[in-house]
Amino acid sequence: MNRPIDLFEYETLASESLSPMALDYYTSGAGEEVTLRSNRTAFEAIELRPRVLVDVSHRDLTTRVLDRDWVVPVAIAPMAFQCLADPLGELATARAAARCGTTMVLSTLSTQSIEDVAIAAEAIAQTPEASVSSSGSRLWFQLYVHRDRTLTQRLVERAEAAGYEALCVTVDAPILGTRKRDRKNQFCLPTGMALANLVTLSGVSIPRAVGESGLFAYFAEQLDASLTWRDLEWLRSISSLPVVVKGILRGDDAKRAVDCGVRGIVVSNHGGRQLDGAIASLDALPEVVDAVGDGVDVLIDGGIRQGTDVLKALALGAKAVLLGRPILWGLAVDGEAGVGRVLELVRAELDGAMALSGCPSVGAIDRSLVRWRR
Ligand code: HOC
Repeated sequence: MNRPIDLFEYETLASESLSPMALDYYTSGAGEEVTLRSNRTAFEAIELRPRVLVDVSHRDLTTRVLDRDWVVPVAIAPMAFQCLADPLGELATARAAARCGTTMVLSTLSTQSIEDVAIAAEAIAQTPEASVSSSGSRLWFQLYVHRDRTLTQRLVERAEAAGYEALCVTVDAPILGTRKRDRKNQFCLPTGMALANLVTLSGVSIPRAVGESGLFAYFAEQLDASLTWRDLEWLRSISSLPVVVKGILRGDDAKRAVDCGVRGIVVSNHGGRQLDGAIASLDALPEVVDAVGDGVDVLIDGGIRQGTDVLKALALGAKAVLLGRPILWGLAVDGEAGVGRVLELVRAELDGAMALSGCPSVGAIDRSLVRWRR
């Protein structure tokens, strides 16, 4: 097989190797999938205004997020059930991330446990050949605040004990969005696959193949629709880890999050999987960036498929982007190697885009580089 040359090719190949149920789960959005599509068209609606005659013979892609050096302004978004794409699932993703020096955000709903993923990443970081490139690799833990706060606290403690460096709390899911394709498919996990962080804790065995009353119903019951800003303060009180909120789309909410002491914000509409009709992440980004000011890092996910998309997001004020579905495509096509290649493609594309737009460093990327297409 010729190696895919971009993330779009990975997407095509992945659609041939995933089961129809897994493919629908990964690709679908909520409702009529308007927001899912907007996440892409928002990038297409922006044009670049390259600078010329700048010395770009050396390019510096490094950045700092939560006071840590990152080798590239790209991290891996939290995504559930990665064993649907590859038998090793999140372990393979973590290894690739560690090899590339990329931060990975592990989902609460992972199919490999918090501890096993940390061990897998650490094992790579210890190898001599990975020692340089992996220095920027970090693990963050994505948290769903469960109704059962004891369970939530236990997850936080486990992540902290295993060496995760931040808590990325999802705030756009008081209930689950309506994903029609999953409903039709009666989405379930195959035999032997489990929510590795939850099964033992909750003492509840997850129903396997029972349609709408199965996995979705189980998880929907765990979500806490009464979650408010005060719970963010509670979260900060039970852990010394920095808190990042994921799922902000408005400046006033961003400001409120800052007032609650969060260290980072992920501008996100959950990959178009929650409120259909919600604004595209990229369109919400400038308002959020302007609202928070310095001191809090703004990240973004949703619709990023190529290096120029990363450049556009950085130009609009993001410190870094989270890459979601393309990671799953890489994982489905070629496991750990596929994820590594996806990360490398994006890095190389960003590097090229920076060269062609007169930006020798991430710090040189500013808003003057973009305009909205008329
Ligand atoms: C079956 C439970 O963030 C997603 C996840 C959460 C979904 C839980 C589904 O897929 O958007």
